[in-house]
Amino acid sequence: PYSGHGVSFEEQSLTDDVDPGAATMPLPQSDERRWSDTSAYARKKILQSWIQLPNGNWELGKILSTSGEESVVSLPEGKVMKVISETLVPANPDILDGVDDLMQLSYLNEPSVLYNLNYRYNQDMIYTKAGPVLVAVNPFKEVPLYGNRYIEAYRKKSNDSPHVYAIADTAIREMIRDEVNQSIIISGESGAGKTETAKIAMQYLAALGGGSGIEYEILKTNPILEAFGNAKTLRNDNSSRFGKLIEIHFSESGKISGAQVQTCKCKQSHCFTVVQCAEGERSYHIFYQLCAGASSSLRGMVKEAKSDKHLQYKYLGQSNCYSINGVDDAERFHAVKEALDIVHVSKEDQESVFAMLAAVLWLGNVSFIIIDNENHVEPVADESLSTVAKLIGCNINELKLSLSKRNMRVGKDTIVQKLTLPQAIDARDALAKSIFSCLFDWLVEQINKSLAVGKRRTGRSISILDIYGFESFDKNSFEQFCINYANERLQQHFNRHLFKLEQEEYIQDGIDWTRVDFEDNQDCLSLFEKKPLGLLSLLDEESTFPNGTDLTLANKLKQHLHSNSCFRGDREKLFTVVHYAGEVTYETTGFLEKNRDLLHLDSIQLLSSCSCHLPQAFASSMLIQSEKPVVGPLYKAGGADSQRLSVATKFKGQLFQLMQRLGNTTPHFIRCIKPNNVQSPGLYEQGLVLQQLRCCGVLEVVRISRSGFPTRVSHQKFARRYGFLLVENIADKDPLSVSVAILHQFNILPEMYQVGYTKLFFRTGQIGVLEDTRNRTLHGILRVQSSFRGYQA
Ligand code: AD9
Ligand code: MG
Repeated sequence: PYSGHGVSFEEQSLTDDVDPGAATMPLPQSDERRWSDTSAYARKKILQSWIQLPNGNWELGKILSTSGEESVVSLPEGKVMKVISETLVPANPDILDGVDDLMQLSYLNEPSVLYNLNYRYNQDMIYTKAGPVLVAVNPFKEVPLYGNRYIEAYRKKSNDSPHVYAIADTAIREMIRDEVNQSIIISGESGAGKTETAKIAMQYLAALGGGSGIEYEILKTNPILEAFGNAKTLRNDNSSRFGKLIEIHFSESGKISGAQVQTCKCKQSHCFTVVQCAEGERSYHIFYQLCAGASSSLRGMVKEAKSDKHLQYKYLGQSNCYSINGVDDAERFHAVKEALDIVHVSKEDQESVFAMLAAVLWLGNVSFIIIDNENHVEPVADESLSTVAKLIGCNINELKLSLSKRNMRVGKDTIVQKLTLPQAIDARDALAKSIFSCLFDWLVEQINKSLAVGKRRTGRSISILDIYGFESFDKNSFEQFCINYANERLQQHFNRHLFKLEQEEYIQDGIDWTRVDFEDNQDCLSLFEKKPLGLLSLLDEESTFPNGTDLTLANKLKQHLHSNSCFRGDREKLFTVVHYAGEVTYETTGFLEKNRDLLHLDSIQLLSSCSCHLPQAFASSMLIQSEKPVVGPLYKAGGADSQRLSVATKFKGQLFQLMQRLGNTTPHFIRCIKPNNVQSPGLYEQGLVLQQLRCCGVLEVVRISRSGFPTRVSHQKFARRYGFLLVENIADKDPLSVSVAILHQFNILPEMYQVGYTKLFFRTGQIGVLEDTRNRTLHGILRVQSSFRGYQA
């Protein structure tokens, strides 16, 4: 029984009169059987079966005999084992090895799915359909599946194996056919291949919708955004530290007319990387690219053009990792410059961009000396300080002041507070982070100006969403908290489309339907979003208390949320959230500070006093941000720090904007799977893959699609589209009668469709048969017409 929103539906079987063979599996009844179908019926028939070994992996075995509760099975290397019959999971006949849609498996269970994906993966067939969802297993090597020849094959439909191209093709066709905006939503863990997949989809859209030249600009946004927004982490050499939605607009004729990029970044996680990175990881690619590729004209900024320049910069020197295997940073730098040219960032602006980057690097080298016996400090007036001043175009004394003092407003008076070493380092790093964050936003703005859609926005769009994946580390902080919350939202979108809406529609339209269970993550989402007693609200509330600490926050969460089934308070500053993808334990250390995101008015003042135009632009955008209408609790900083939205609230706002954009689109989902944790080709770890398949609900999707009716068309639309194929006269018939007549004339089997109150529902593939007939007939008519014209001539 389904318990998603407190409604329960009677299970009705719609397959009673159908052969319970391949096409219609008995639906699972209880949780234990969710992943395997070992009904008595199935057990009687199977010869081959999956046996789980002590290490958790599944092995294929032949059933030699069954007596009572036990079966004797033989395993590949001649081993014979006695196992409890109940634990056997039926395997599919060999003929189904490597089917390209999991829907085709006779036995749908975890080991069969794992095996099927593995079978394909071994032959570089990294894409597999899971009903409506495309599963992509990261090959970690170049696979010969891309490029013009393949694009052409998918365009002409001469290749129908699962592919990102096929998804993009469907999106274009549905956009044109249904006149509805489309979206391609890509999800998966860090390093699973989302960003690559997004690029592959863009490649296809650009190839099919190209012509105006703007498609070239769109593709060039990738190297730019990756340079400034991606970094090497232990999990992925090219890890995105921001989420991205690119909306590609098409004119009525199906040509690309423009695009818009929207980013969603947890400022903390985005900018943290600038001032600190862990052993073996790197900061943003662009810093290393700049160091490696700066030409002589940039030399003044990035010191002498020596190959080990990054060693001079403290921000880059802390992780002992400067290069990435197989990546030439100098070469990439030139590619980025070229891309900037293409999206119309002028040479002067480019120089300013690089100057800002250099300023960030030099800021990291600014050091401090103690100036009095109260441990107050001021920056050392050395080359670092003067270079920063020169690069951003400010007075060196003002820079010095802003890094050693802080103006506080008390009532109407302003008092000046001197900084201690940790405070000064904070102020310095905050300035560096602000400059980089503003620079990133500024670049996105330039890109959007360049790709701006013309005033006439009559066409439709396809959006591609590539957002950072679910993260669970040994230690999880505010950054993971935000990222995982975003993934929870995205999962909800997935669930809504593939389970909730789908089933609700069946029921609303009164068709025979057996409810399918799915992992609803609504409870976890509510844990985050509920007001006033949800994680985000409580966090914001505690952030407004001047005396709030990491520990008081942890206690507050535990006090109010202890009874929530998705929450667990652990010792001291730890708490655990039961995410859809698994449990994650967070440590509240730094949560409040990161969430407050104090805006130092001194920094704004400094930047606005600069003679260069970029810092000035940054200062005003920071001011605008702080003046935005305020929703939700505020951090009321003592003193001159301005009031702003909390980081979490802002992040939630960005996320909602993204989701809103996706709201009115027809979604196409791609699930990226990471087959191993070492970024290595050919290595397929069953356990790891299984965990990812489980948490994203791939099996449920297949199950629901197989028993469901994924295609639906209103009676009117159906009658309009296919009515002309009818041999009988339909002039005065209503759409429903016409529709039924069409179904009869084309002998669509009764189990392949259902007639609802307002719509017709079809099983997968059925509408394709009708479409083919329609196309053939239309072609025939055209041929007749043109030969008729030829005859006349
Ligand atoms: V993160 O959440 O941004 O850390 P992604 O985006 O999911 O992550 P990404 O697309 O960056 O992962 O892929 C990681 C690496 O896998 C790439 O750098 C490639 O080396 C590799 N990869 C992914 N997909 C493909 C592919 N289709 N063909 C070849 C691939 N290599
Ligand atoms: Mg990525």
